[in-house]
Amino acid sequence: AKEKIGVLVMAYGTPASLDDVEAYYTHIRRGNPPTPERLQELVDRYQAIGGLSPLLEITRAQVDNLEKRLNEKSPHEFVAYMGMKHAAPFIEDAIKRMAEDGIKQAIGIVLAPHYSMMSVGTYHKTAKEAAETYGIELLSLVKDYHLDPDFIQALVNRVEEVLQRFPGKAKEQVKVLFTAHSLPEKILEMKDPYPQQLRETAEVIAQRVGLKHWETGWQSAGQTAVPWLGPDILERMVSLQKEGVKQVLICPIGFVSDHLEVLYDIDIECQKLAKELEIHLERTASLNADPLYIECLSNVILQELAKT
Ligand code: FEC
Repeated sequence: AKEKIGVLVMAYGTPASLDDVEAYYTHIRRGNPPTPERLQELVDRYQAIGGLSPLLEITRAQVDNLEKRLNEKSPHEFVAYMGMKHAAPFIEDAIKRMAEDGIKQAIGIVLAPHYSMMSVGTYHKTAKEAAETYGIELLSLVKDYHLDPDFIQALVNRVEEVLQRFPGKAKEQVKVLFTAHSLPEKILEMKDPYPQQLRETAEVIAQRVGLKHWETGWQSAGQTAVPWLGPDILERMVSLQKEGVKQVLICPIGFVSDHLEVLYDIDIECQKLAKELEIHLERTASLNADPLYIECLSNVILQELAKT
C-alpha cells in the first residue's frame, strides 16, 4: 500500500458556541482572561453577525475539498486534517489524530496567504512542537503563497465582479483598499515580510485589473498597550472623505474566509461609518471554498513536496 501523507491544514479557529467565547478569547490572549466588559463586547460582535461565525464550516469545506483535489492530482495518498490556532480541533489535536491514524509524515499549510512571524510563524511553532511530541515527521511547512497565480486570479475575478456595482467608470473612480489584519508595529523592526507581501499581492491585482486608485490598509487591530500598524481603515475612511473620495472598495486580501473580521469589522462597523460619511462602500466576496483557491492550495503543497 502507498504510504499516506498527512496534510495539516491550519486556520484561526472560532468558538463553537457563545458559551465558548470566553475560553476562545482567553486563548487568544495567551491565557489571560478578558475583563467582563471586553468579553461582552466580543459576544455582542458575534451576535451582530448572527450568533456565530461561519468560519468553522468554511474551513471544513476548504480542508475536504483540498484533500479531494490533492488525491485527484497526485499519485500519493493524502489525508487532510484541520487544526485551529485558537479553538478545537486545535493544531495539536490534528497532529495527535494523525499519529493515531498511523500517519508518519506530514506537510503543513496555513489558510492565510502572507507570512508574518506573528501570524503564520506562530502556527508553525505550534505545529513543530506537536509533531515532535507525537512523532510525526514534518516534511515541510508552507510559508506563504501571496503571489500564487490561482490565488491572484481568484481575487482579480472578485474585484472585477464587485466593480460592476459602482456606477460609471469604476476602475478610474473607485478607491480600492487592499486590507490585511494589523499587527503590532514592532514587526517593522523585526524586518518581517508581512507588509511587503501584502503590497506585492495588491500591486499585482491592481495591475491586472487596471485600477487607477489603490492602496494597502490595516484593519481589525487588537486593543493592547503597544502600537499597531496603521492607519486603520476606519481612520482612512474619514481622511478619504476629506480628500473628496465618494466610492470605496475594500478587498481583504489578508483573509480567505467569511468570519468576524470581514462580516463585522468591514460589513457592519466600516459600512456604518461609510453611511455616515456618505461614501459608497463595497467589499469583494471572500474566497471560501472557491475551486481556484483550492487549486492554489493543492499546487503550493505539491510544489513544496517536490522540493523535499
Ligand atoms: O470568525 C471568527 O470567529 C474568527 C475571526 C478572527 C480571525 C482573525 C485573524 C487574525 N488575527 C490575527 C492576529 C491577532 C492578534 C490579536 C488578535 C485578537 C483577536 C481577537 C479576536 C480575533 N482576533 Fe485575530 N482573528 C480573529 C478574531 N488577532 C476575536 C480578540 C479581540 C480583539 O482584539 O479584537 C491580539 C492578541 C492579543 O491581545 O495580544 C495579534 C491575524 C489574523 C490573520 C491571519 C490568520 O488568519 O491567522 C494576524 C479570522
